[in-house]
Amino acid sequence: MKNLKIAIQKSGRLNEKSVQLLKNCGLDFENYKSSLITRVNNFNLEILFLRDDDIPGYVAQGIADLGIVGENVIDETQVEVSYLQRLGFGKCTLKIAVSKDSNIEQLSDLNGKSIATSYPVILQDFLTSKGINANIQEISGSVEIAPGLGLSDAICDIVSTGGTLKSNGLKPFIDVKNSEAILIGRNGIAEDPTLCELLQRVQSVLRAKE
Ligand code: PRT
Ligand code: ZN
Repeated sequence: MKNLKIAIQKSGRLNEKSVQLLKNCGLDFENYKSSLITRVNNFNLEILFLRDDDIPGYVAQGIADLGIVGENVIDETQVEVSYLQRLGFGKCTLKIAVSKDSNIEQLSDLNGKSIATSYPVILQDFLTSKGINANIQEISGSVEIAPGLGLSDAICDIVSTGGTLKSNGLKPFIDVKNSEAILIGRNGIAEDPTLCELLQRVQSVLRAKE
């Protein structure tokens, strides 16, 4: 039988929990060292270690059959993949935040303002749905620094504890989207017997945690 391929994050916030989940499913393999692809010794599966941003695209194109990635990244990438299972880790919220002494107080105050973000697609959808016309400044990281430098009036970024906002003189203004890690699959994978076996194991690991 052909091996399935699952793409997980190579390093970063989702790597450890993704690896742990697969190990708790009884899979025997080595975590990422230098090889970007590894075989599971006791299951028909290979693991690809990728940047999280690339995972939805690999799965949508069928290069990987499965992937574990944050919902925020799936939505931003705008590709067609199937949601197979919510995984309950990597929880965070994409929020718009403003400087702690900002005079932006209600949504309509964002009209004509500039918002720095690494999530222009999700942010634009949100603003459009609320009828707000703001100027999105796309930057790839360290977004929290933008208002203090005068680059933008607000930011839209991922928040978990809120510590980063606070230490950069910002306060949360409005929630745009909640996110958690999701097991995704390429179209047509749902009936695959190897996937069905893996999914059963994943679900029993998740149930044991409840
Ligand atoms: O290298 P690669 O591209 O794979 O990784 P990355 O650097 O793009 O992503 P990474 O590893 O930082 O995050 C992977 C995923 O974890 C994200 O896509 C989210 O789905 C999820 N996640 C959960 C988070 C956070 N919590 C989080 N707190 N992603 C990022 N953050 C950052 C946030 O950007 C901000 O700078 O942490 C900071 C805020 O944290 P608090 O606790 O101070 O609020
Ligand atoms: Zn990334």
